Amino acid sequence: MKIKTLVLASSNTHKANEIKMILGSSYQIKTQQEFDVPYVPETGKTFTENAYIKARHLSENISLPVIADDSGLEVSAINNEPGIFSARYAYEGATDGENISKLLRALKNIPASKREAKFICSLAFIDSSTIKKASYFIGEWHGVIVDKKKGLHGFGYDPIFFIPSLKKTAAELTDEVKNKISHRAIAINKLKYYMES
Ligand code: ITT
Repeated sequence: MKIKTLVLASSNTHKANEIKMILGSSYQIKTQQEFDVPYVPETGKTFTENAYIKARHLSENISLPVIADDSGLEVSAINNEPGIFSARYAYEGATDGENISKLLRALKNIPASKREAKFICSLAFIDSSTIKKASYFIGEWHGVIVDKKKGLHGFGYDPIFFIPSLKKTAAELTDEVKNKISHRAIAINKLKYYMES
């Protein structure tokens, strides 16, 4: 089988590693950094708008198919915060720990029974031949937010994102398990199906 090369419009190495694992060995994932293309500000109002902004900017600068992942966490009790601001919730350039602390402060008075949350991944794919037209693939992963961080795998909000059916946080799952069931796995598998059919 011919190996397909995709270029990922992302500066997040955790995302890149997850995407590589989900797509498997029939795909070669290169990153924006390898092409020296500067990153573009995420000025959209939705995950999908931001995914498009990132994918389009990269596709205007290279001649290979590109994908962009815009993702984040929505907690219903606090108006779906942090949403598109997930990476910069505490402040621009905040660490995962600082973002988690801010979220737990915002949820201080919310009881455990009202802490439903979901991760969303919006993926934009632009084929090199269709420059301005993107295809979109969305994945959601449902859980609840817990106060105590648990687990050392994954990244971002994984240590406080608890999956009731597995009785584990996302950070307690192995990479193999997370990459079968996560929001990103769902979106990438939809893209894979689209590219292969
Ligand atoms: P790029 O835009 O360069 O891809 P980024 O990290 O800024 O990198 P986003 O704007 O899409 O990416 O923000 C994603 C944030 O959402 C990420 O930094 C985490 O805080 C959170 N997030 C997304 N997927 C996650 C996951 O699988 N596990 C934990 N947190 C996740």
